[in-house]
Amino acid sequence: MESILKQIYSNILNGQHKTVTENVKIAVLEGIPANKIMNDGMILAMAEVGRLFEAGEYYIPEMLVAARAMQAGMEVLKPYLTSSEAHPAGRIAIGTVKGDFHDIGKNLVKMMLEGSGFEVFDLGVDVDPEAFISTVTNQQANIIAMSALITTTMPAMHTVINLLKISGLRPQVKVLVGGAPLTQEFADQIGADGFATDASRAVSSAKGILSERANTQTKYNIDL
Ligand code: B1M
Repeated sequence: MESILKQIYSNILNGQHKTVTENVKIAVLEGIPANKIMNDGMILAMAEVGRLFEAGEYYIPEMLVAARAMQAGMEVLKPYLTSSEAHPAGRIAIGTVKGDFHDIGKNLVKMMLEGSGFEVFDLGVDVDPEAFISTVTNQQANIIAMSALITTTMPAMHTVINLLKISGLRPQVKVLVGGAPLTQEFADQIGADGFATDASRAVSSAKGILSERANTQTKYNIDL
């Protein structure tokens, strides 16, 4: 690993948000690609924070300061991870599900979706199922994108899909899910249309499920 990436890694582990900002700027100036800084420096550090927490070496305060440092680095990288496209590729309501306050992965997914031309409505964390539904009706979102980081909050995704069915909106909206504890099998079980393991795959999945929808509309000449 390049030495500046090692520094960023340890800055995040140690919760040094000011230093991480400086070092991410240096890494960019050194010409290291933004996704490499993100994946090989920053995301690796958060995985280590999780391991230390599980091992009882880190507690909530250490996780919080690491998260703050991660967010500071993400802010610097934001313009480099995103590119602008003229027409919105789709309208997405994104949020972390009810009971779950983890938002770093969700924010990264949001950043990449925006950079790929999607119009994104960020509902934040601990999102009520009804709030996802009202973004479909009020903002005409055509994708609901849900993130969950805790095994016990994953079922909230199923609740949202059931609510979509009950309200008759299911045919007009696609559902994309992701987050560290999720699997393709879980996504299939709850009837999601797309699943992604990381932010860049979330973009390709979102594009994929929207083009499936367009193909179905053309093939059957129906209004989904
Ligand atoms: Co928490 N936490 N945490 N935590 N935390 C985990 C998730 C945990 C795995 C740690 C551990 O035990 N090893 C564990 C969950 C265990 C489980 O469910 N089996 C855990 C726990 C237990 C808890 C608490 C319950 C602790 C407690 O209070 N006793 C508590 C819960 C609070 C709550 O939400 N109700 C809690 C609290 C916190 C903090 C607030 C301190 C902080 C969050 C700060 C914040 O988000 N603003 C925190 C943190 C930082 C973590 C770890 C260390 C790091 C998470 C992270 O940001 N990763 C985490 C350990 C770990 O993940 N290894 C842990 C970096 C981020 C870029 O990755 O979010 O996975 P990630 O996102 C990826 C992919 O998953 C994917 O793309 C992203 C980028 O590539 N992705 C999507 C995510 N969402 C997607 C959506 C998509 C597609 C892809 O489509 C829509």
